[in-house]
Amino acid sequence: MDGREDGVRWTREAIEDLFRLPFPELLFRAQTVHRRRFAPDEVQASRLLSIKTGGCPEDCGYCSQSAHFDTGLKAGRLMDVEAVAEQARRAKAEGASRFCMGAAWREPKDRDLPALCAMIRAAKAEGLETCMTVGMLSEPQARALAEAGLDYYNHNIDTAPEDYGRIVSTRTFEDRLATLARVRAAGVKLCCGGIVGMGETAADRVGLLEALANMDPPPESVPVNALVPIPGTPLGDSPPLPAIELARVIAVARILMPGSQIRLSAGRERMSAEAQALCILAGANSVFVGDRLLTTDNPGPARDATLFGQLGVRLV
Ligand code: SAM
Ligand code: DTB
Ligand code: SF4
Repeated sequence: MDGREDGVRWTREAIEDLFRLPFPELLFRAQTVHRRRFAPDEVQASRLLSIKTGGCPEDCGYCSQSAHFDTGLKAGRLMDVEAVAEQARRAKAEGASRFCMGAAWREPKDRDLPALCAMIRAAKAEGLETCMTVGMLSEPQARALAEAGLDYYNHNIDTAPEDYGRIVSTRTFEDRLATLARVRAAGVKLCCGGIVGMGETAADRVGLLEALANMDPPPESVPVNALVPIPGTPLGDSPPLPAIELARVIAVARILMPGSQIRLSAGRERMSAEAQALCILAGANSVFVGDRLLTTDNPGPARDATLFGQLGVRLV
């Protein structure tokens, strides 16, 4: 099966069957689905900026920015609007089409909203799509960001509902879903995905994709992050995920969510050109460009020019 009729849920069994397919068959199906909706020689380019770094009260076990772990990261304050505007100009000049602003907060304070809205307007004025990820939102906060012109809100579910408590204890999976519903109700597109390589089971990967694919509609943008292990965090010693396993997750995500952008997100810095190419062949059609993610390194323009040049794929 290549798709889901409207209103029909993807079952766990159907998703498990996809994961069990021989890799060549899985990639063939993912590519077939991909080509119906997207040009196979285009990859969307997003640029991240950490607008407020570190000191976060949440205890996400993967994160460099949690105040619960000693990761050596220096906490900062919310950036000035003009400094953010300058970074948006740079992102545009470097070829990004979407600008994603992230803050290490559990939730924004109402008094932060005017600055966040001004940042959105500044990035829009540069001709960029905008994305923001600043934690849980109330209904009025979601509406205010929407009115400022926000295109996407990133709020990841990270892992399967049944695995969530192993990774985060300061909020629940349901808290995540409540914010996602408020974002959607405000008319902002969802960017929602997860992380692989956190020691999750095969069943957890099925559960993560089941939860994403059965959102109605599925998120317009789905980041698949390969864990960047951060020394000092509970997951800091996690071994790297084999590239074929990552490509399998991407291929299944592509088949389950044929119209979504599937982003090969964190983790590219440690991946070979061949491993990244495999993920693109599996149906990933978006990446983060630039030499930084939020607090960790990313391949940067020179390495990406070589990779995408070799592949004959355009960053758009
Ligand atoms: N504080 C906000 C929140 O958590 O919703 C926004 C920023 S947070 C850093 C955005 C997402 O980045 C997380 O949900 C997680 O999926 C991803 N992320 C954070 N640290 C990561 C890491 N070390 N490796 C891979 N992905 C990571
Ligand atoms: C997402 O899913 N990945 C991005 C973005 N959304 C905000 C963040 C990746 C962070 C990687 C670790 C870091 O640089 O701190
Ligand atoms: Fe805070 Fe977000 Fe990091 Fe969790 S992922 S500790 S909420 S910055």
